[in-house]
Amino acid sequence: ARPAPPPPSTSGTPEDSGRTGLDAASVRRGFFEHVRYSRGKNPETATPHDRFMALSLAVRDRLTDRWVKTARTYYEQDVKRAYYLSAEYLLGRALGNNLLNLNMYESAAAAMQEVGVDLTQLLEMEPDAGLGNGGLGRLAACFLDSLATLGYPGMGYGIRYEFGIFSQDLVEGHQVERADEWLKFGNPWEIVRPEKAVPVRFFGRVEHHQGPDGRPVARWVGGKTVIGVPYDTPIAGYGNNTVNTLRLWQARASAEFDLLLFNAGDYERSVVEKNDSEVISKVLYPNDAFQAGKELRLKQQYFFVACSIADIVRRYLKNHSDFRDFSRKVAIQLNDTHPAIGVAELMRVLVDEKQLLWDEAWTITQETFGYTNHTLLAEAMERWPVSLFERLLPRHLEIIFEINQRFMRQVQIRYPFDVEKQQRMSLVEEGPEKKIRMAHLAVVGSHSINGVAALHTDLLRRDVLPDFATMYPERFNNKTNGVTPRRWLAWCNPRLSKLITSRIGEGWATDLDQLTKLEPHAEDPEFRKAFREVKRANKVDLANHVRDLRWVQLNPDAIFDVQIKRLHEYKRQLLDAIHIVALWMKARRQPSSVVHPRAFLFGAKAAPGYHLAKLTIRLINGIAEVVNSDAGTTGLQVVFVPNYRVSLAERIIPAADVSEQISTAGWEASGTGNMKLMLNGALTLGTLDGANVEIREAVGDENFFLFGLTADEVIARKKAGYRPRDVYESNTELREALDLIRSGFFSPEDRNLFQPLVDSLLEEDRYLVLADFAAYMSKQEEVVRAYQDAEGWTKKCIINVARAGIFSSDRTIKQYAEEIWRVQQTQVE
Ligand code: GPQ
Repeated sequence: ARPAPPPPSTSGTPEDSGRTGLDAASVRRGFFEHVRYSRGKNPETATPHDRFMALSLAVRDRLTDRWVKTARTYYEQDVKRAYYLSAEYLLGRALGNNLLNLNMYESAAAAMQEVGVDLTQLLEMEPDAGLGNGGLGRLAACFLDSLATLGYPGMGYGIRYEFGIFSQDLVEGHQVERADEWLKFGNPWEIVRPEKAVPVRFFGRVEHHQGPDGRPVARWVGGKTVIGVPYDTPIAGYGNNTVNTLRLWQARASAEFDLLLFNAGDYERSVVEKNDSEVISKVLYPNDAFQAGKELRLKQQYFFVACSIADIVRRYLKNHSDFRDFSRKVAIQLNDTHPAIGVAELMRVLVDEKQLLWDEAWTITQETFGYTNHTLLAEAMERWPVSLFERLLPRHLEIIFEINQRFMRQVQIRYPFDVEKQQRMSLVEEGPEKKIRMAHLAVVGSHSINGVAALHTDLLRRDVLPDFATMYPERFNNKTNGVTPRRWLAWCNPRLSKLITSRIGEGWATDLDQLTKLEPHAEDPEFRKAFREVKRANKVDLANHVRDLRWVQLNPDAIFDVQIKRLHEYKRQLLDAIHIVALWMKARRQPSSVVHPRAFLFGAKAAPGYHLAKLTIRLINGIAEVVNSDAGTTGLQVVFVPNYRVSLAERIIPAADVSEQISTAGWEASGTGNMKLMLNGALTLGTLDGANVEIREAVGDENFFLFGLTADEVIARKKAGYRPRDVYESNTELREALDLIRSGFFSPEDRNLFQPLVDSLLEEDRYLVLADFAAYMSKQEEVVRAYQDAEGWTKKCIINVARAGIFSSDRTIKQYAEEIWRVQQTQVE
């Protein structure tokens, strides 16, 4: 049923060990071998978890020949490689995805069936690899899939967090966080490589000498050393032989260091300090687009960047004796500023360790790095206190000061006497506490700076980095985000995949533009009927899952209206929630106002310290309780699905009718959930923000529900002195909904609970929820009217799917590869 890529071939090659066939019989043999020799069990005593591990290991075996061969091909051809440095990878589950990409889902399912095991149940055993917060981490995961599928020599570097993003429970409607123990039962995908461990220094001091040739030489000495141990995860391409690597670093205490303390007889301190080191890779910071400024976070950043750069340099030097070709063989992409310290680290390695001249090293550094910005939010901009840098990374601070001094000189020459410009552009922010501006470090150290959607890049040039965009216009470019069609259509929506393939063939999974061939089928009533049946079946599946999770029986004939993303004020889940309250009040007063049953689904994690975000979750649950209690009369249902994550997204997205993309214009850099939902035949209800702009351009205004202020109007409205209370006074529906929330109706246990939420709207309303309320309300009415026309609605859905091709991450990755990295597709035999 799934699209079948051409079977990759391994037969007849020296690596083919002859035991890793993809047919059902071989898979079955591999499975039993691992049950016995990896799990140490008989088939009768194997637990479901043993079976999951055994099958995963059998699949990993089938990746391994290709993995080894890919590495050797890259090495032998001495290809240029693209290295993606990211603090986050939100991979989700791997087993199903690997079965799909190796084209062995059917044979694995058959093999399991023969031995009485239900493959779909095995797949559910796998914990999500949740090493990311949201869009930024998931984008990194989609990029890895596209790099491998397109056959690019690409590699990801990051941190092997022992605990990924917390798991979310709901207790009396409140979010409660639990540790994500994803490694508790072992991870079948990774291979540890202790022989490639890297020492990383922290603290200490810098000694300055004169070199033999009279040059000043700096030596960073003392301090403490932590060891980075790499764990490799194979990243398989779809339908080819490429298997790239994701290398994640785990922090280990250095034995050397322990020994010193042991010899001094200070056992206790040595154990405590071992802890200090190993805590570095302990946990992912759960903030999305927010800098908390914690010392441990800077340690994490330097830790994985130092390990990765040492690894990259070591690999380069395997077949090069000097650094002349470095930037011809190495491209490093900074996923936001989290790894921006890499600019100073590469300089340190080249100048201090490899004795290059500053100017040579600087040219190499700039030619090597590219920087991607993912947000315009001021609270997300990383600025580290100089005092912290001085203590933790004293040599890097010196290097940053040196970079800044030389850069400031350039600014002075270009713009003499403009002192304010110098202050604005400096890497050092003056003030009561001096800070290093990591975005400025990333910009001056890179040859390419990109935003993640056209509007975002425009605003980046115009509002966030205008001085840099004027000084270095050639460095700025846009790379609109994308999503992998393998996980986000072929895998998560087999019914729709099969229907699409039945009409246009299977090429779409690696060439998503082929979806345009669906467009004529929008006029075919048979196809539309089949399309509706797919959506309806997906909704039934989701309703069953939601029933098991939340004991609410969703009506599969309702309009499934979904808002799934991290909880943030700027994403405006509150706008959605207040609108539901208003709808419900209206439905109670005037039952005829409900023209179609509607189910509102939310999924969202709030950062544990983000009070207003957590209150919003509690509010949605309060509304759900009330609304669901009389769903029989109003036709309205509300569900907050707990623990939203990649594997849950895979269930919700195929079942969505309406995609809520309602951020305040100018604040959502791109969005990628918007693309996944479009690709699965949901219609967008959205503002002109991020990639919504491009989605609307692609599908046409008649296939998109647009509302709200534009980014420029948002700015103008604020400038004119926005008074949310005036909006409240003048809109009865809005006022009554807010009053009801404020009164404690949705929080009987604490009637004041939601006052801070409502007050934040009435007093400031930074994200113009009230300003956009009326427009949102009436656009929602239009959505329902449109849905009433089933044939018309289905046509719109089909056109959305048919025009989703440009939102493939394959397109995005080709653009990065050709325009920024200059890496070549490399075939693995
Ligand atoms: N994004 Cl800065 C995150 O998910 N986390 C972050 O810390 C930052 C950005 C998102 C951004 O909000 C979305 O609009 C993008 O689509 C996504 O990054 C990928 O670019």
